[in-house]
Amino acid sequence: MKRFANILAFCLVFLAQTTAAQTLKAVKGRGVLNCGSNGTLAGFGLPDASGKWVGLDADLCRAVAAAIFNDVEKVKFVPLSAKDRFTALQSGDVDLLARDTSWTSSRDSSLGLSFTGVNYYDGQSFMVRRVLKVNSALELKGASVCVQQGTTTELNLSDFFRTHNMRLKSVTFATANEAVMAYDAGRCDAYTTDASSLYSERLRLAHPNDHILLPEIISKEPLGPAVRQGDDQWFDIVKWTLFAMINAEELNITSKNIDEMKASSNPDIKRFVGTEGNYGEQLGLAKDWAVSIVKLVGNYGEVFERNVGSDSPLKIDRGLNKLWNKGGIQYAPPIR
Ligand SMILES: N[C@@H](CCC(=O)N[C@@H](CS)C(=O)NCC(=O)O)C(=O)O
Repeated sequence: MKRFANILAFCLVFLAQTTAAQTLKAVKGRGVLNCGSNGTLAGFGLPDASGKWVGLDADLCRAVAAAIFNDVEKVKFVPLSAKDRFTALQSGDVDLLARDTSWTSSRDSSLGLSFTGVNYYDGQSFMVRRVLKVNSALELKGASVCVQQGTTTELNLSDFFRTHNMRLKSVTFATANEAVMAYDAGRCDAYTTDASSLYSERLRLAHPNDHILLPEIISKEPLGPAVRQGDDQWFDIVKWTLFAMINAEELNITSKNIDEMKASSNPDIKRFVGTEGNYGEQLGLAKDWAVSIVKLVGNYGEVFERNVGSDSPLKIDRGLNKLWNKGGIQYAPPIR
C-alpha cells in the first residue's frame, strides 16, 4: 500500500512537471518564438525601414531565441497595444511579453502572469514646450496633460496632482500615437509617460528641440519581460536569459570577444561559456546557451547603448541602468 502511494506520488509530481513545462516544447515544436512587442516605440520595439525589428525589448526576444535555437531569426514579433498586451499573453497568442511593461503587484498577482526581471529601470516624467518656461512639474497647476489609457501612467498622473493639491485636466487617448499627435498639435500643455518613451516620442514631434523633459520622476516603472504563470521552466529560461546578458557585461564578455572567452581559465567565465558545469542543461537548454546570447545579440551594455544609449538617436544616459558595481542598480544573480 505504502509502495503504491509512493509510486502514485512520484507519478503526480512527474505529471505536474511535464504538464507545466509546455512552453519550451511548444516553441521548439513550432520552430519560432512568438514575442509580444511594442510596434511603435523607437528604442524598445519598432520595425525599421527594411522591416527589421529594432529595440531593447526586440533584442530581449532575440536573446531568448538565441538561447533556445542559437538563431535570432526564429522570432515572430507580435505588435501589441498597451490595452491588449496582457490578454495576448494569457491566451497563449505570445510566449513572452517584452513591451516596456511596468512590473506592479496587481499585474504580477491578478493577471495570471509573472515578471521575470527588469531590463530597464524607468520612471514617469513630463514633456512640455520650451516656450512655456516651465522648469518643474510642480508648476503644472491647472495644466492639461495628454496621457494614454491602459497604462500605469494614468494613475501616477492623478496621484501626483492629488498629492500636490494641483488641479488636473487630463486628456486621455487609446494609443500613444494619438496622445503624442494631440500634444504636438497643442491640445495639451504637457505630455506624460515613461521618461524613456518621452525621449523616444520627442523625436517624432515636428520640432523636437522645442520641447523639454521636466526633471521630476514621479513614479517607479521597472520595465521587464513577463510570462504566463504555471510554467516554471519557461519562467527560468526568460529570467536567466536577461541575467546572462547582465552577467556578461559584468564579466567583460562581449559579442566581439566571446570566441576568445571560450578558452578562458577564469572559473566564472568557464561556467558562463559552458566549459565547466552543466548550467545550460539544467535550464533545458544547450551547454553554450549563454554564448549564443552574447554572440548573436550582445551583453546588456552593448544592447542598451545601441538601442537607447549613446550609440542610438535617443542618447539616454544609463543612470540607474548602470551595473551595480558602476553606480547603477542592474544586478544579476550568478551562473553557478
Ligand atoms: N510602462 C507603462 C507604459 C507602457 C506604454 O504602453 N507606454 C506607451 C508609451 S509611448 C506606449 O508604449 N504606447 C504605445 C502603444 O500603445 O501603441 C505600462 O506598463 O503601463
